[in-house]
Amino acid sequence: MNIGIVCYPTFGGSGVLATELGKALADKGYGIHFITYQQPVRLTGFSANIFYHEVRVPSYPLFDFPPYETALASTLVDVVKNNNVDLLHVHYAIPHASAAFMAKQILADEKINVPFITTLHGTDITLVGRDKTYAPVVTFSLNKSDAITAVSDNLRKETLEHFNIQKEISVIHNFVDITRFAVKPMDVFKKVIAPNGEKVILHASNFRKVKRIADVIYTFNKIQKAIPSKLLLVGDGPERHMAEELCRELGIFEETRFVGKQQDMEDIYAIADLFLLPSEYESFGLAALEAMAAGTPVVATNAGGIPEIITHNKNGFLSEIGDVESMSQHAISLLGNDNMLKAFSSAARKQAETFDIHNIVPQYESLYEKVLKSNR
Ligand code: GMT
Repeated sequence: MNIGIVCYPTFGGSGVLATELGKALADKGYGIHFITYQQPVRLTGFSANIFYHEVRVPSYPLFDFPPYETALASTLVDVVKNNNVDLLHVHYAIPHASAAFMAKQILADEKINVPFITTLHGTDITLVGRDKTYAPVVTFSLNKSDAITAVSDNLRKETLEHFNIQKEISVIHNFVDITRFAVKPMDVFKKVIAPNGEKVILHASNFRKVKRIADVIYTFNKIQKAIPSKLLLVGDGPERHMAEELCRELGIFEETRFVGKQQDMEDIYAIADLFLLPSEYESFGLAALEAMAAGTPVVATNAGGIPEIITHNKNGFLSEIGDVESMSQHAISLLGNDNMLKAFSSAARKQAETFDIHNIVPQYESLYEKVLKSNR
């Protein structure tokens, strides 16, 4: 089977998930065609079954806003026709679902039938998609999708609550390749970040408002007063500057390290003692799952789909959004008790195993079969 995958190629969770899915499917023998405006960041290495098609958006003096959606739809038509693509799987509704619908209609005129599946990831529903500017197109293109999936029960519920969706939405959770995140000793690297044996607290995200980066800093500020620790911040985005300023203001800049966007997240999770995720909303929280796969317990908010991965007081802790006091107390109790930290670490890893690639990817494969069967 040949599958066209459309995603954002950046460090966002939807792009990471889509790329990991494509790589896993290629390993199983599917022909995978990534169609996007840039090589996806996690699409490294060579695979005979993976193809990458760049969407070119020619500029013209008339265009203040180059029409990406039109360029994407045309590229989809071209890729489907020239590569015998059987189905399209688009990640993040905007504008991928409507571009796929347009491509499907164009191809239907030429007697080519190509179904498309839309996977909802989060802000495409909870933030951007809900904006009146986009909502009618999002609703229409979801209803025109041949199948819809959401990455958590919570996101499914949010979608049904805020959009008039006539189709079934299947939940297929995010996944992780547990073997890649095997707990491994990284003593030399850890010493660079924490030279005196301090605990390493990690946060990784795209530094958007929804991540509540200030809460990461305030929580860490309280932790480091009780437990010798360092804060490692991975990623970049609109809140990064504010975060650096806040660290200086609080006098903890020397205890923090901003390392920007990173590729080898496995190595970074491996040196962390604790992961902080104080988000306003997470449809799922892929970064938390990857941390847990590396045996790093997570202190997070109980927002969105996070409670679908973290069980409070067993493999991590959950607090109300903005409750910095509670998050820091949970972190201090965990970091100050080595036995508890060990127990939480193995419970976190065990929980991550339930979201292993081998359990989740077959759910997408069954859906592909089902959609193709009902389109024959
Ligand atoms: O909004 C983001 O942080 C990025 C976003 C994306 O779509 O790129 O991530 C979302 O998708 C991930 C993969 O499915 C989920 O694990 C994240 O929880 C989700 N982010 C939010 O809902 C805020």
